[in-house]
Amino acid sequence: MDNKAEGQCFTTLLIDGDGILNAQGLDNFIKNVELGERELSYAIIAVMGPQSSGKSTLLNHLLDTKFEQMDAYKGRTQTTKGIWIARCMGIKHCTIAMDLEGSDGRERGEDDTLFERQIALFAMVVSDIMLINIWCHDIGREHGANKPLLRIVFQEMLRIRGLRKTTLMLVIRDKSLTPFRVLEHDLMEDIKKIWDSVPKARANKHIQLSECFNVEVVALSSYETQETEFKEEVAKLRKRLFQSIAPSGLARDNVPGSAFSLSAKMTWKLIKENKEIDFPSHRVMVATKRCQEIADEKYSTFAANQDWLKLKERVESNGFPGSWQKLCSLVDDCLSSYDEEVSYYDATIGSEKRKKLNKKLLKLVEPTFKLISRDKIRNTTATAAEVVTKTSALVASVVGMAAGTHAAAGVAATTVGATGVFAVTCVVVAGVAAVCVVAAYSVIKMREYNKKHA
Ligand SMILES: Nc1nc2c(ncn2[C@@H]2O[C@H](COP(=O)(O)OP(=O)(O)O)[C@@H](O)[C@H]2O)c(=O)[nH]1
Ligand SMILES: [Mg+2]
Repeated sequence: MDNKAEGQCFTTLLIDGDGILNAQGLDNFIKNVELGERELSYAIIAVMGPQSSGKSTLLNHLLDTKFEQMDAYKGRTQTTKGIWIARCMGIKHCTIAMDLEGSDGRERGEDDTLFERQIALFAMVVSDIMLINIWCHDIGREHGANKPLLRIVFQEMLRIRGLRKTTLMLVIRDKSLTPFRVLEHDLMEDIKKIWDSVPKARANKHIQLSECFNVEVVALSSYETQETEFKEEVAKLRKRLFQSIAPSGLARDNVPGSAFSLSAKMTWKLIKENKEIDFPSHRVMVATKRCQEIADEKYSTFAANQDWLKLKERVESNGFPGSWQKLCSLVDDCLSSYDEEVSYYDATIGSEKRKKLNKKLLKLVEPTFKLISRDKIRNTTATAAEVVTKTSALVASVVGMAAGTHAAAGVAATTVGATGVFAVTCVVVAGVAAVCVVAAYSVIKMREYNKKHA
């Protein structure tokens, strides 16, 4: 699709009809919508439902997206394949819409529910709100088009361990003249029956629907026959949704935006391999991988940092005395920038990776650090030697003069000579002490630094 023409929704195919995740497309999408900078401040709304039940039409009106809609004049064949994503327009809070392939599509055959299950499970793991289209005339019917889909959603939900509660918004399409209260009641009865009929493992035997989902119901007029009413109702629903996803509205327990791509890829891989999704351990895995990635990025950025490279080069070429402070502040800046980026992840994992990063950085800067220390010692030795030589010469000449004067005066020249030797020794000892102090200071500095970042 032409993104320029559609006002920067950046509509992207996330998972194609064959179940292949478009990794490059997802990364580009994340870059374009700047999801990485949003951290926890974003929301994902997915839509599911029978094929050609107006899912794309609903998203386009509700969230100002530009998903492909079926042309009413060409017949009801499946349009959306796999999963498409797009940024919602006209909402300040970063919101991403997810358009899912319709259920009960004739093209996949009656018995092929595997892909439907997989995308339903994926949507449940990554989204905050799931809109499910329900044809009004299906409510209360034993074989309604949405029933198999709801069964799938419930079954898959029960397979996820430790998943947060998801909002399930049931959208009644083509509402009849029956009052909303009655429709809602009948639909909730249907839903409960489906929930009760889903086989549950012993551990989940008594789990209630309300423990897994916040179920909400809304009814819309037909877009085809009552377009004005449809648009008015959609505008109200839009307000309601936006209020619920305003920064404080969602009890977010999702991965930070900068890890969304990684999390989505890992989730889809697990689903394709039919492995169990354990949400808490999934979060730990994402945090571990992401913190490592951040640490690697920070290390590479430091290694290529011009300030560091210049300092190193000047110190190595011996012409520059170098500065511990400068070196330490460069390393500190690198670690602070790491801290900032991992602040949304598990603290234990963040600090574990920080220790390793610090160790690697120290290994990198240690030779330069030692050179700075060596130069300091060398400079101090040279200064101390100069002071010793000059002072000794001064003492010797003073002693010489004093001996001459005292000899003339008849005082023992040996006493004066001994005082002179003592003075020279003191100067030499002071010089050696100065060198030792600088050497000890270098060692203490290095230790201090290690301790501070341990
Ligand atoms: N009866 C009815 N048809 C609708 C409604 N909304 C959209 N449609 C039509 O249903 C067809 C499929 O729409 P689309 O949004 O592509 O459905 P999707 O396959 O579920 O995404 C199109 O011809 C739409 O004009 C609605 O509220 N009621
Ligand atoms: Mg569609």
